[in-house]
Order: sequence, then C-alpha cells, then structure tokens
Amino acid sequence: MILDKSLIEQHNEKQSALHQKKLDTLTAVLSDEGHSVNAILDKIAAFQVAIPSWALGTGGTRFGRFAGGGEPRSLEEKIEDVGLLHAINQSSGAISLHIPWDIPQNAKAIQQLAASFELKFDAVNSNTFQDQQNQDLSYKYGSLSHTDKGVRDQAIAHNIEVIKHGVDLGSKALTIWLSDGTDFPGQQNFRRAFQRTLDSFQQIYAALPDEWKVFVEYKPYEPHFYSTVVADWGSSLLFCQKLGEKALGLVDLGHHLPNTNIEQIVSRFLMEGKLGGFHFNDSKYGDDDLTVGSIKPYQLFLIFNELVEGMQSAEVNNPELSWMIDASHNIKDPLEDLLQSVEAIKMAYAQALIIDRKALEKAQAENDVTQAQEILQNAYRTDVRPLLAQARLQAGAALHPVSFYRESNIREELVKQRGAKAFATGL
Ligand SMILES: [Mn+2]
Repeated sequence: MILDKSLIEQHNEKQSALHQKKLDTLTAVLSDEGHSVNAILDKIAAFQVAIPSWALGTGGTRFGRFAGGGEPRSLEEKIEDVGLLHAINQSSGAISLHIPWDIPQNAKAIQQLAASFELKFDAVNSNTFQDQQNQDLSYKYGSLSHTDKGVRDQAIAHNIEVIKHGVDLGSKALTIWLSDGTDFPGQQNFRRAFQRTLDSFQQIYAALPDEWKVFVEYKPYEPHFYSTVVADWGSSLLFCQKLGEKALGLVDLGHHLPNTNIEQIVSRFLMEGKLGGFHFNDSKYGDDDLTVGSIKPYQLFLIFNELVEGMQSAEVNNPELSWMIDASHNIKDPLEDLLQSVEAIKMAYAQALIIDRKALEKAQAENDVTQAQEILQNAYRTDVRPLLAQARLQAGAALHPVSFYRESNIREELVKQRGAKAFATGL
C-alpha cells in the first residue's frame, strides 16, 4: 500500500495549532535552560530505528497465535509495511531480515523496492535455533557449539550464506543470537562448549567482508533452561574480545534476568568500545517482547542516559550503533505497536539529550546524591513529545502517528488488499 502524502498534510493541518502551542512552551523552557532546540531536533530527526521483518505480523506465544488481518504475505509486502511506517514517522528507515524466513529471490529487485520507500538494510540475522526442511543434520543439541563437527560446519555454512545475502542487499552486519545451551546439569562441559563455539565464531568472522561487523547477542535462558553458551554480557564481551575488532556485543533488553542493571552493562560495553547495537522491547518478567516503554520507561531513559553520555564523551571510542526493535505482537496491531515503540525509543533519547550534563558531573564530583537524582528526573519528567512531533513535521511525517494510522483506516485497507486471513510468513 502506497501512502497518499496529502493525507499526512491534512492530518498535520488539523493538529497544528495545538502542537504549536505546546512546542512554544517547551522551546521557551529548554532555551532558558541553555539548550539549542534546533540541535536537539536535528538529532531526533537523524535517529532511525530498524524494523525487523518478523515484527510485522502477530507473533503469538507457545500457547497460540491470534493473527490479525492484512498481514504481509511476502518479503515484498513486509518491505511495503516498513515503508508505510517510515512514511508515517520518518524514523524507521531500515529493515532487518531474518534468514531463512525472508530469503530474497531477486536481491536487486528487493533492493530497488526498499529504496523506493527510502529504506536501507540493517543487520541480517541467522537462524540455527530451529531445523529447516531438507536440512541434513539437526540442531536439537546445539549448532555452533555442537559436539559433532558436522553439525557445527552446517551452522557455520548457514551463517556464511546469510552474510552473502546481506552483501547482495547492501547490509553491513550479521547478528548472531545463538540459542545453544543445555537443559540439565551435567549435559555438557561448559568450557569445551565455549571453545567449540569460539572456533565456529572464528570461521564465520573470517568470512566477514571489510566494513562488516558481527553482533554477538546474549541471553541467559530460553529455549534452554539450565545454561546457554552466550549467557550474559560477560560471555558476549569475552567472545568479541577474542574474535577481533569487527565483533561487538548486542544488548537485547529482554535478554536479562529480572532487575539486572542494564544501563551499567551499556556503560561497560561502551567503555571497551565493544557495543554494537540494541534490540529494543520491554518486559515484566522475561523475554516478553512487549511494546518498548510500556512497562519500564524510566529504565529505558537511564539506558539512553548512558548511551548519550558515552557517545558524547571524549573518553569513549565506540563504533556507530545499530538500533533495532525486536518484539512480538500478540494482541495489538503490529504496525500500531511498532509506531508506539519507535516513539518510546525516541522519547527516551530526547529526554537523555536534555540532561544537564555539567550539573550532573558537578553533583557526582561533590557526592551530592540528591541533586544528581533531581537532575536526571528533571529531564525524565519533561514532556518531550512536542519535540518529537516537530521533528516529524519538519520531515514531512505525521504529528501523531498512531492517530494518523487510525484516521486513515490503514489496517482496513491492508485487510481489503491482502485478506482477513493473511498470515505473515516466517514466524
Ligand atoms: Mn533479539
């Protein structure tokens, strides 16, 4: 579905008087505090979050899936949906593909289609967490860490094939989430499983083109419930340090045990110049894959506080980061959920940009604990939504993405085009 841009203009016109009032008030306050509102707007506008190809349909849980209508039935339709999101918010200018769920049959045509929506290809994702039809050997007991060299070789070859697909599309990174692990004590030797995995990673690393990176994602449990090979940020960092400068850690917000201090992990990765990117989502208990910012928005803000501080600091030398949403939509319209998620991410970013860093450093140096909290929470409790809306307005996007999506009956239109029983492919 191609969006008629005049609909966005009509929507913005209706909202513009109220928007301007809110923006003027906020601009006056921020200017008084010494901020350059234009500089903040530029940063907000430049911040793009990649959409994964698997997030455009309803995900479901192990108990069932309740698909909504009009889901994308092919890679082409997935790209169209991301194009739609990007037209609405001008903040989702990239798509991240999962192989083999989304193997491009004609890479050139797919690249052209994406370019027509002003989309780039973000990191490509490999999959050795499930067996594919006509696959020789099973991943039941692991893939890159498997005790059998034949299985490891098959998993290595798959990752190299994913890199090749990525090269054809203009992608520059491979993300490996390795599900390998054990379910029972004694099942495997931890040290040898690590060493077998390192050997597999080294062979994949050797196949990376120049300019490419590999992101090593970690997760403490699930699908395995006793141990995982890349269980935590320490294991990820260890692999990355042994592999070389192209290997970087990837933080998926849902891949931590409850109450983990994720912002401190971010700071440590940045300190070592080893942070590659993010998978955003939110959770109450585990890897719940809920809408970003729906449960713990303050934690998200504290993470962005570390990211902004790290990216601005002369003491930190970290490569440019890759931002992606990694969520699953069980009861919401996936496109509405993604619009909300992108908004929440950019809100946390904008709030982190208006932290009074000099005052915070002074409070830290003087051990003024109360003042440090005041400074952080002053930024967090500022309603920055008018800034996000203004950045969108200037870029030709909608002032209120979710309202616009609903007013324009986009889902109804997609159902009409694709059918009420259209299921997203892949998941
Ligand atoms: Mn992830």
